[in-house]
Amino acid sequence: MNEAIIKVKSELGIDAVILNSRKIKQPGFLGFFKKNVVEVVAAIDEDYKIETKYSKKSKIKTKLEPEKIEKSVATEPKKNTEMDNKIDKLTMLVENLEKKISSIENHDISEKPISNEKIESNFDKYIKLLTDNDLSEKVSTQIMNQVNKRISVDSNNEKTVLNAMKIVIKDYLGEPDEILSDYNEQKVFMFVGPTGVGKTTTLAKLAAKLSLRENKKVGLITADTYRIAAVEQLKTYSEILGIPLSVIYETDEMDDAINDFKDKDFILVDTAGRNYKDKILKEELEGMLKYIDDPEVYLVLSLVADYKNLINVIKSYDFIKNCKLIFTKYDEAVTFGNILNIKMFANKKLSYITNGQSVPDDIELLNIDALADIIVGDK
Ligand SMILES: Nc1nc2c(ncn2[C@@H]2O[C@H](COP(=O)(O)OP(=O)(O)O)[C@@H](O)[C@H]2O)c(=O)[nH]1
Ligand SMILES: [Mg+2]
Repeated sequence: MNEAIIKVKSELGIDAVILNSRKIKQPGFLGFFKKNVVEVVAAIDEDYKIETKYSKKSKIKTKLEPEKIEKSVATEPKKNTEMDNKIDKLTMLVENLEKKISSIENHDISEKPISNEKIESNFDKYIKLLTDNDLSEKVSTQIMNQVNKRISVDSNNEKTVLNAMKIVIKDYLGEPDEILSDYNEQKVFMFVGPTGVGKTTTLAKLAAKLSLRENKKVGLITADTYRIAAVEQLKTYSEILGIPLSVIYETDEMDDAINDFKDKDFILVDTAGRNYKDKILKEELEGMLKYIDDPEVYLVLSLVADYKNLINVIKSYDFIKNCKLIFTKYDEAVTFGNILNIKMFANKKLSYITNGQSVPDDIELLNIDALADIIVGDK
C-alpha cells in the first residue's frame, strides 16, 4: 500500500485524492504463489491552467505486489457497513499518505524509493536554472513546488517541465497593465522612484505616445526642482512635443497646477529623485497626492539595480498603495529574474519596460511570454 501511495504521489502530485483501494487475489498455480495485489484509484482535480498529460480529471490505476501489507489496511472489520468500511480505509490511507509526504518533505532519504531521488536531483537542476537567471532561491523553490504539484519532475520530460515552469512564471507575473487612453475623466499619472532610474525619460516616452499617437491633450507637471538640469530636461521634451509644462516648488502648488490643466485628458507628473531613504520623500509625495483624484502612480525601477537595492526601494515606497511598476534599462541588464522577484515581493502590477534612451521609441508593454522564456533559459 505504501508503494502504491508513493506511486500515486509521484505520478499525480501531492494533491491527489485516493478514490478507492482494494486487494485483489491473483490466480496462482494450485493455490500456490498467490500474491495479494493492491489496486488504488486516485484522481487529481485539475482546475489549474497548466496543461499536462493529466489535464482535466485523470485517473490512474496502480497495481503493485507489496512485500508487506500493513495489517490495519489488510484486516477488514466485518461488522461495519460497507460505507463505514470504506471511510475507515480512506482515513487510514490518508494518514498513511500524510506520513509519506512528511517523510519526503523532511528529506528522509532512507524511506524514499529511487524515483523520488531522481525527482529531487532534477528539482535541484531546475532550481539552479532559475537562480542562474537571478531568481531568488525562495521564488525559484516556490515555482518548482507549483510545478511539482502538477507534474512529475523527472528527467524524461524536460520539455514538459520547462513548459510547466513557464506557465507558473507567467501566472506569477500576471498580465501587465497598459496606460489606457479611454478614460471618461481626466487621469493623472505620477512617476516616482530613485534618482537616475529614468523617470523623466519614461514620462516623456509615454507623453509622446498619448499626445502624438493617440491625439490626447496632455499636460506635464514637474516637482523636481532640486536641479536646474532636471527642469530643463523636461522643458526640452515639452517644447519638442508641444505639450505645456507647469513647474511646482511647493507641494500645495499642485492644486493650482492641476486646476490649470482642466482641459487636459492626461496630466503626467514628474517627481524629484531624492535619496529614497530620505524621510521627506513620503511627506512630499503624500502632500502632492492629496490634491489628485484617483491618481495612478508608477514606481520606476532600474533593471541594473541589484535585488537588495530594489527591495529597499520597494519598502521605502510602500506607503503608496496600488502603484504599478515600470522597469527601465532593459538594454543594459544582464539578467531579468529581478522582475519576477520584485513582482512577488511587492505584489504590485507590472506595466512597461524601457529598453534605451530614445524618446519616444524605447518603451514597450512587458511581454510576459518572452520574459518567461528568458527566465527558463529558452531564449
Ligand atoms: N540605457 C538606458 N538608459 C536609460 C533608459 N531610460 C533612461 N535612461 C537614461 O538614464 C539616465 C537618467 O534618466 P532620467 O530620466 O533623467 O532619470 P530620473 O532621474 O529618474 O528622472 C539618462 O541618461 C537616460 O537617458 C533605458 O531604458 N535604457
Ligand atoms: Mg528626472
